[in-house]
Amino acid sequence: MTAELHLNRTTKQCDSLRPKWTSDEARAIYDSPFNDLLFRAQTVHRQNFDPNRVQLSRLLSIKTGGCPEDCGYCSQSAHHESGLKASKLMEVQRVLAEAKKARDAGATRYCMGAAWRSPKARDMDAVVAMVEGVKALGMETCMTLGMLDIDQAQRLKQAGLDYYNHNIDTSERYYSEIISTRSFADRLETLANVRDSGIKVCCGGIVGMGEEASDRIDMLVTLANLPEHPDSVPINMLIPIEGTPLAEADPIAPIEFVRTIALARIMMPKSHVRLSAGRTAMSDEMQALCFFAGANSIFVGDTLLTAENPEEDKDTALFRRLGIEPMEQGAA
Ligand code: SAM
Ligand code: DTB
Ligand code: SF4
Repeated sequence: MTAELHLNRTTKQCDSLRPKWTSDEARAIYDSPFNDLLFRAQTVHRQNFDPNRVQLSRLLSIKTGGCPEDCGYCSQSAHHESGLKASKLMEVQRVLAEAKKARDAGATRYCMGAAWRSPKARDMDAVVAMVEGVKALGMETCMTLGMLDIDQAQRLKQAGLDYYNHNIDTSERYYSEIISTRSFADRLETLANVRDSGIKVCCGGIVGMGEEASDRIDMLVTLANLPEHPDSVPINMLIPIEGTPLAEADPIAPIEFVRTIALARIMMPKSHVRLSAGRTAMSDEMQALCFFAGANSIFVGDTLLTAENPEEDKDTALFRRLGIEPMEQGAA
């Protein structure tokens, strides 16, 4: 065991003294009168963050489509007919050229995503070179490559990877309705490998997949009861993709979405809660309520991995109207 790994395990033991949340406690907060919920969330937010700053991340799909997993929401699964063209892993120099453009446009964190179940041994040299290259440009690095074993996680940590995104997506109860090619326990195992290697964890989920409110609540309870709170908690609103099993899912009511953000903020006071996929379908007013409820991170740029995101000038205008400023690197 490396010294760093030992230190992490020790820190985790201290953290285990934190009281665990029950579903009933979380439900009582989620169901409280909306004004009480928002007031509490905003109070917690102000105790831990500058309420008028939002962290900006930029995404790049370094390997698109043809994924062997069957996630019911995803355009990139080979199991669905979404019409997306699969591509090979991008060349390192192309990734770095894109990252440089993002940095010059003001991004402080660069997130690279691959449509893999897990990285193959033959891919590791290239992803390591991407992490090293993006670090050298002065940005924080994040990757999402599917499942990782401990050796892969440690190799990425050594390369300088700051964050790893790996979502639990929904409650343990609802998980098998959405994905059959891997289990909720598989997800938790990768999260443990990432945490033990010393990489910061980015972990959240998707709402609006036909789940019950109790599934949204239990998803957040699982996250809040991890040995350490994830550094970032992305809350995605389903982008319905034609050709996927969830193409016709009923959209979530905006107030329910805001309640989910507020509960995440209250249960994980120091985490960055990211208002992730689905912003193109949200009004300015809904996004403003999400920021008030404690969301303090977004993806910028007109494409997420394969789906649309608001244009840069739309976000600039929204930030100006709300008096929000981008968060500096390191503060995030
Ligand atoms: N293949 C890797 C994995 O699944 O961990 C990384 C990429 S995956 C596309 C990253 C996350 O994007 C998923 O876990 C899911 O939460 C989110 N996502 C994917 N498709 C989405 C959609 N149509 N709407 C909302 N969120 C989506
Ligand atoms: C996350 O939770 N959301 C981002 C990021 N992690 C990698 C991805 C959203 C993907 C939205 C659908 C798409 O672009 O294909
Ligand atoms: Fe593959 Fe990730 Fe999409 Fe699932 S969410 S199909 S693992 S790219």
